[in-house]
Amino acid sequence: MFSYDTNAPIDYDVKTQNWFQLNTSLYTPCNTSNFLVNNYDITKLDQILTTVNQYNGLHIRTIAINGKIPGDTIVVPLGAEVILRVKNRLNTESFTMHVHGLDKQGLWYTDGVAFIQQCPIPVGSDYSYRFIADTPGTHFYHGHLGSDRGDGVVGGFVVMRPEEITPNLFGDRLDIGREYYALLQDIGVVSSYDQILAMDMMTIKYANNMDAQASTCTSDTCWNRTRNYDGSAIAFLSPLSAFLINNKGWHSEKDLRNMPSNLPLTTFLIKKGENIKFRLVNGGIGHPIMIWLEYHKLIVVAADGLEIKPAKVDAIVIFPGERYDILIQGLSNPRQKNYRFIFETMEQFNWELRPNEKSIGLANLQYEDSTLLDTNIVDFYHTSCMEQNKCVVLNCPFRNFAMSFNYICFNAVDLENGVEIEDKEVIEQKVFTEGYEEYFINIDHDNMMNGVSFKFPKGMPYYSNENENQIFTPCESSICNSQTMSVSENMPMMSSTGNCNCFNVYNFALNNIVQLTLYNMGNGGTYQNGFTHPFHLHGTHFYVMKLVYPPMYDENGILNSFSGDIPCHDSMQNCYGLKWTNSSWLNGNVEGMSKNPTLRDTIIVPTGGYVVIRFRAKNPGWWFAHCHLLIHDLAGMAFAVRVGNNEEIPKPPNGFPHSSRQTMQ
Ligand SMILES: [Cu+2]
Repeated sequence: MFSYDTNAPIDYDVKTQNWFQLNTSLYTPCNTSNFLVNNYDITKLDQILTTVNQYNGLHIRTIAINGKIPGDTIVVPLGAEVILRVKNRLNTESFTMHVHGLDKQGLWYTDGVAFIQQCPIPVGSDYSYRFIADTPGTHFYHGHLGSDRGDGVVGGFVVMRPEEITPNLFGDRLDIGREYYALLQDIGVVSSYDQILAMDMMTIKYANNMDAQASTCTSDTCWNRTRNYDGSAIAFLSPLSAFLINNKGWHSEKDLRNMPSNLPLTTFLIKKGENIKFRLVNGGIGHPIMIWLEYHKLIVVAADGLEIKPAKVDAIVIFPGERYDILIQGLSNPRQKNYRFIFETMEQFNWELRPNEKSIGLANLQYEDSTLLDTNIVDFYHTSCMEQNKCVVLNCPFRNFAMSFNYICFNAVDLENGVEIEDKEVIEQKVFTEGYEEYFINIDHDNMMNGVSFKFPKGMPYYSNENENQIFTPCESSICNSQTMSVSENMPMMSSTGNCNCFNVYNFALNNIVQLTLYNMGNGGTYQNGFTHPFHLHGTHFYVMKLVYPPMYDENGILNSFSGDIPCHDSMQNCYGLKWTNSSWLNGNVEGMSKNPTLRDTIIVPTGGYVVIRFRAKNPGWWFAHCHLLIHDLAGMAFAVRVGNNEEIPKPPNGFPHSSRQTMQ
């Protein structure tokens, strides 16, 4: 927890529900007899919870925004000009700020990607971002340098349409009683910063304060990686300490499971029969989060901020970077005071494929007009899901759950756009002959895009012109992307891969239609060591035209095949440089594409499968694309994007800070 008042940390006792101010004297032992008990003072408690965040209930190093984590949610009207003034008052770290979800049309240099779009903001400096809120809906802002967004540089950002009303099932629209913004974060036992360091140094097994010898290893003293329901890996290099829902979470699984009503959880208020909108945002760094709300259906009304045809589901999986707006219809006769949001990791197996107890987080949906008393009973096992009436889970990273589960998957690609698609040519299935570009990008590893590990330039490439080699290492794509390139499976994630650790850039001609086929197959991941990656593209939203899972899983749900649409036949094969198995699908003529695709800025690329996305490259500038799992992004699973040529790319204002060698301009 945070320091409060006299800089003494505040702690909370779950059993007695009392708050304590700790004795910070270095000369007294830190056992409970030395706690200084505050008289229970509700005004002080309010201050603790509002001006000093509760966080996960432990004392950890974080970065706060105006003293808060997450930073305050910024709400602006669509089309507003926004000035975001950032003052770096950290002791040692520079950072940048990216508003995730805004296209920033014509304003690429305000998008906040360090080294591509600006220089990092140094310690002690001030920096202003000035831009137009050009994309409606639920977004968030976060740091875009190193591990900053995992260490607390994150907050909500919402762009409201004038007189916004929310779609409902059956085509009617609803007035919303209240709406809530819920930013979710995954806090590890080891900080985001230390996870990155340890990953780079190959010491992560030991960085979790778990240096036990194998012979004495217990679940408390040794940690190993965990796997998703399909056997693919989870990209989080530490045991989960807590899910934070806005600023609150709790580190103890035992307390969460046994005494949830004693815990200071985030509580969202609702009245009987009231319609409530939640803007759910995964602002975390590694965990896909499966979200349930006891005995309530979730009506999904927007994805990545943009309206979709409402879809009714029982649970949603949200990957880091994704957002879903959901509508909750308040029960007319609630049988509980508090219904719980249950946030689950997807750690179904340990590394040896034995069953693993998932980590959870909780928040309350509280009926403020209910006279019932709260209880500690939580439906952790989703008993309303039954064999004859399975629960529907949106956005699974695999085709389906194993038969033993009472859940079935609803594919994110089956969501439909809720508004008229204006530029219909972008979504057509035909053989394009001009104004069209397509790329195949294999992302089966955890540190590369198509065999290339991204290396940041030393300065903004916009200003490099003829001095490119001084600023970045160009890629020799004929080597990196070929099927003959050999890749060591145990390669340290951030090690140099020779000429393939370089400044990887895709150039799209201004106003062309661009199709990216992102596939996740080959020896990089193999069947069981791969990941589902949330792919995020800056500077534009894209249509999700097709999303395909592998055809086969074994009876336990474990992946054992790749989609045959791309000729990557087995997990021993190096699958770079491949195109469609059926060559008549080239140039835009892909079979089975969505007729009414949703517009996203982040989409999963499932292990063993692929996704096809399309957009018109109408926002000239230097942009960035990357996996939104923090450790993958930092290990090089990223590429730069340049839309338009130098003359077409908007020039940053005169005096825009970009290099210590300003003369290069
Ligand atoms: Cu990834």
